[in-house]
Amino acid sequence: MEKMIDKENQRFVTDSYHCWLQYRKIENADKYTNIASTISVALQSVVIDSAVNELKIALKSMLDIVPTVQQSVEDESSIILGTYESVNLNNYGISPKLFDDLNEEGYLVKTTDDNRQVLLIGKTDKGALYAAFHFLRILQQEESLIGLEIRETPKNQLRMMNQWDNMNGSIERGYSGNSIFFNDNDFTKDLARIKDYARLLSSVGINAISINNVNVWEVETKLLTKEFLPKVKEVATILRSYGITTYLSINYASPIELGNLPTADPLDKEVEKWWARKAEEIYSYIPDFGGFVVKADSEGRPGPFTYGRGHVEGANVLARALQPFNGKVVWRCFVYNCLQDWRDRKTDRARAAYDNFKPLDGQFLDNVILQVKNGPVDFQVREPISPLIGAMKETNQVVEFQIAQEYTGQQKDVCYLVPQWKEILNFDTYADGEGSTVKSIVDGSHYNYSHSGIAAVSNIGNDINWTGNTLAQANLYGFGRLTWNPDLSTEEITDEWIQLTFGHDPKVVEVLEFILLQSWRTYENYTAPLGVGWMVNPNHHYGPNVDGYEYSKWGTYHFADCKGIGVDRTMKTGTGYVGQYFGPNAERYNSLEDCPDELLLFFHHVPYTHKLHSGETVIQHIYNTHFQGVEEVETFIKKWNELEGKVENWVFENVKERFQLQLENAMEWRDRINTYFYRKSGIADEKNRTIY
Ligand code: GCV
Repeated sequence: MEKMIDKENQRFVTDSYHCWLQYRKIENADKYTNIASTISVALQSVVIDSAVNELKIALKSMLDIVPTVQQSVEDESSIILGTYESVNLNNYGISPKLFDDLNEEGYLVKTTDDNRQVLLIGKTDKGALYAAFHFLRILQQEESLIGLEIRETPKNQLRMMNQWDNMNGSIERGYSGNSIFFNDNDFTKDLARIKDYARLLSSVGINAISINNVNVWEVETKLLTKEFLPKVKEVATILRSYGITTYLSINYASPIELGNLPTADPLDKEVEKWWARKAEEIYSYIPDFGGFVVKADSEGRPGPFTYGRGHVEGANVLARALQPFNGKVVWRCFVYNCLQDWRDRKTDRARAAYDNFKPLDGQFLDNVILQVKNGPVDFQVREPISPLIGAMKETNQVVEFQIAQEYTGQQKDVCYLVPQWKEILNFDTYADGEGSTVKSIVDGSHYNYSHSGIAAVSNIGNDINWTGNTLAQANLYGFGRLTWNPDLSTEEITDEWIQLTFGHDPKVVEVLEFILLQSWRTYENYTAPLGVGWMVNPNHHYGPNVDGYEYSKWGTYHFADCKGIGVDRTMKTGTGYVGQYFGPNAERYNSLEDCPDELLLFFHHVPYTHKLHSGETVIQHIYNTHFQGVEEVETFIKKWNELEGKVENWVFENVKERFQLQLENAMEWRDRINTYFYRKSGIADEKNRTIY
């Protein structure tokens, strides 16, 4: 998308640049005006400065008030901002006990008894910043301030964004322009955009970010050197002021490439020393540096396997180097052999993460966190939950989502992923008996992990609206809100995002709710059916190609022939993958009768005439859903068109244009999938619709 900046005034020509921080003007603002006249600040810090700044921007924009800011707490002040230690709680009849069970990012938002003042009090300054954002959400939603008393603490410790940004400015799996961090093999000069990103992330509770791609190429390897560390520091300074800790993705072969050592063997003494010195150097620039994100021994990236070592030795050498500085190693479990030959029908890529890591439980140092993709394969529209999640009681874990819509429409098609993430987080793994839900594993409570949380691949770039399709902003928003509190309902998050971004017009709310809440299912309807996955064009992964996926050298991933389709992953006749699940999940997935329809072809190879629980045959389901998917997109378009004049024109056109692409994509999927399976199976559509 063309960068639409009004150069003369340096103003963006679309409000969607500000996403959910547009701070629209409030028409009947009387109920708020008194409370917004003064801000009293109880302590000094860069994070508090960010909070004050945000309050000032927002109050000016929503209420046309420029509040007086006082660097001390004055009784008559209307907004009091500080920490529970810096504000005299007695003056407001608040017991410090209210903060006992809040962690350091927790906060209290409270109006005083006479409702003339609002207290935004964090356990630390970070909590105060989150309190400010919460307060502003209340105003944006035009809710009452009378008698407010809200206490919040984030459920997840690590709430992390992974950028897949390369230093040449491109973004791996980026669908919204180029990097906001890098261009031309260097850092960008547009630091204002990074600050605005920090504001967006912080407002939804994100507290960590790795700024470069997990595939670390030659230039990015040098991020750990004097050449770039001062610039990493500059970015980290901006992010820190919004409570966000900076991480870097590293190249496992750095000791060779940067240190001129003959090896990167993690058990080599010189390698160990090299990493220790490197850590010391990094922390001399960035004292609160978060640590390293590592993709090792996967898709051609270097790792400990080259030296006959495993993940434990590989991760622990880094962990020892970072440990004196409280740094962490985020070690990705996306490890599989992309060249493997599965014609024996026993070899199974889905098994890889569990097979590689489960036996290593308890052997990683305490500052290592394993980052596990939500599914066993790779961010398909429908996959079961990775059986590795919950399977390692003694090893810190975070779950990895992909906000970037690599396999879910690439931000041309609307696919709102919050419902999918909710399903994942609520899934009971039974790994430690009933109640071992994914959310309780990754929030650290189930096994008492010392570090854990949720990470995701970002979906932003330098497009003026950040996400290409403006509606894809909802995924970024929803991800953050869920990392803060996985118990928020999809509906709550969706409504919040709509109102913050588009205001309160009931028609706008109704249409957007309808589109967003239906969109994941619709995308699933017109793409790969019943959990089978992978029917995408090779390499770029957009659009249908039933046999085309790049690693299909040994045959297709779906085993479709004239009799049937699906991957047999059962215990007796299949790859045995189901055996990686616990208790009732293993039984349910192993059983042809009990396996949920939506995952049938992930776990079983069945004839096209197999009857689903829904009563349809597999082949008829394929035809029906593919026709239905296209009809649903047509309905989205009809409904969206009703919003002309009710949403900003730029946004209206942006989404309208994307819907046109989505419709073409859906029609192509429908025709290719239906034709393919009609020709393979020779079974006609019961409803006699045209299949090309
Ligand atoms: C960053 C998939 C993607 C790759 C990505 C990889 C990963 O294979 O297609 O682009 O690489 O996942 O998560 O490491």
